[in-house]
Amino acid sequence: MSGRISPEMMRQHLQMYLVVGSVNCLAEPSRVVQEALAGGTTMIQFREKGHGALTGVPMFELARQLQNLCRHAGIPFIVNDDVELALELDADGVHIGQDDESADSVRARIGNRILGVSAHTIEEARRAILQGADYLGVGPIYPTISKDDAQAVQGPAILHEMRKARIDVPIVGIGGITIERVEEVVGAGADGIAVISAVTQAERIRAAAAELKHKVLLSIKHS
Ligand code: TZP
Ligand code: MG
Repeated sequence: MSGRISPEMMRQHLQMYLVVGSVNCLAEPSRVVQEALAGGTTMIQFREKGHGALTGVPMFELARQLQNLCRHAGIPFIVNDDVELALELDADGVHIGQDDESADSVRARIGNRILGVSAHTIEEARRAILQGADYLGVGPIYPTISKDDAQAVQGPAILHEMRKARIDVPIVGIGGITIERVEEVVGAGADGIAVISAVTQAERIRAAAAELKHKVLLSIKHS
């Protein structure tokens, strides 16, 4: 890619953003990702965290496998936290939280790759943008079962507040998002949804991803 990703492109990739690691999967992670891609997932974040998470070579091999699936599907593959891994794989981007290396330092290391930053307040959002974020991850919007150290639940109001404060960069809502909540999240100002359990714990993964994406697209049209 030449130059930074455009906000328009970024918004499209945020529509149905699957965050996934082996810990989240009931079935084989590559199978889960294949199904999610077949359902129209627009971007994937490799987040190998939590109890029983892979490390070392098995972690690297899984990352490479999922990256290859994303390549075939033509969607970006983003690595959570681990800048080294992202560079080694030549991933499409990195997502960092507020407790990780600072956004400007990550930006300097990853060049024009996609940079996502988690932001919980308007101040964090403004700083992330100044430091080179391409998109913001905002949440947890609702209670989540997928992150042990999640911050306080924000509700969709935080999205409204950020938009009211003229934060107009691409934003994805995250945390406890289910099909019933998509309209509220997008209506509050998000460009899309980032989910773990709504897809990985679904009985029919492909259908779950497809239905979530469909609902996002409908909600964007109406908001
Ligand atoms: N960051 C904030 S909430 C969350 C992350 C990684 C977990 C989202 O998972 P789920 O299952 O969609 O609530
Ligand atoms: Mg992090």
